[in-house]
This record gives sequence, structure tokens and C-alpha cells, in this order.
Amino acid sequence: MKFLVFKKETFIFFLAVGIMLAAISTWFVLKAGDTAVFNQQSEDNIREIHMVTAEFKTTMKNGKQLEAYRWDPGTIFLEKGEKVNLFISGINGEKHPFYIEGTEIKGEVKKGEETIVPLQFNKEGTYRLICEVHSSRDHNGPMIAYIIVD
Ligand SMILES: [Cu+2]
Repeated sequence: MKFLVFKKETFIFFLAVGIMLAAISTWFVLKAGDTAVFNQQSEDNIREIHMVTAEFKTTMKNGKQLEAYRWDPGTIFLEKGEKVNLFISGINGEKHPFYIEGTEIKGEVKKGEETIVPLQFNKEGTYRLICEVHSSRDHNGPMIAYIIVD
């Protein structure tokens, strides 16, 4: 009889310990989950700006065709020091090799592909994103976007 009572107490003791362990591990799992979510958020803190390559085209009464390639949007705004990923999708035009004036940044946007350009400017100013083949009206441009940092 006494043995049975002892066993019941032991059972309750282990049940209590088990519940405590479950509670503690749940707390750790939730805490770890929070950390993972926080890390994801800080990755997501890099703002995304999406841009496309566009084309204006028209036919004159005399049959002459006019066209102009553009970055759209043509102006984007960044805070000084802010990290931004610029996603440029190639819609119109086979390819647009580009550079950003005053930086080492250069690349190419191809039709049907997306080019990701990480941006971070530590100096205020206006930076021009220039397509090398459509840089002026004479070359079916100007395909220039303005990056304004302040
Ligand atoms: Cu171009």
C-alpha cells in the first residue's frame, strides 16, 4: 500500500517535471522562431524598387516611324545610406547595357530577363542611370533614369 502511494507521488512528480520541460522547450522553440522571423525581416528591410524597359513608338503620316526607349519609372528616390534592390525587367528592346554615372555600377538588361542592381549611396545627389545604346534622342532615347538621393 505504502509502495503504491510512493509510486503515485513519483508519477505526479515526473508529470510535473514533464510539463515544466514541455513548457520550457515550447518557450525556447517560440523564442527561436521569433529570432528566425526577426532575421527574415531584417533581410526584407532592403527596399525593392521595380523598373521596366519601355518603348514609345509611332508612325507619322508620311510612314516614317519614330521610337524612344525609356526606363520606367524614370525617377526614383532613395534616402542617403539606404539599401535598395533595383529590379529591372526587360520588356521592350533586345538589350540595354547601362551604367550609373559617378559609380562603378554597370550591367545589362535583356528582354524577358530581370536584372537586380543593389544600390546604396552615401552621398546626396542626382545619379543618372544611362543606357549606353539609347543615351540621347539621336539614339532612340534618351533612356536615362534619375536616382535622387537625399
Ligand atoms: Cu536602352
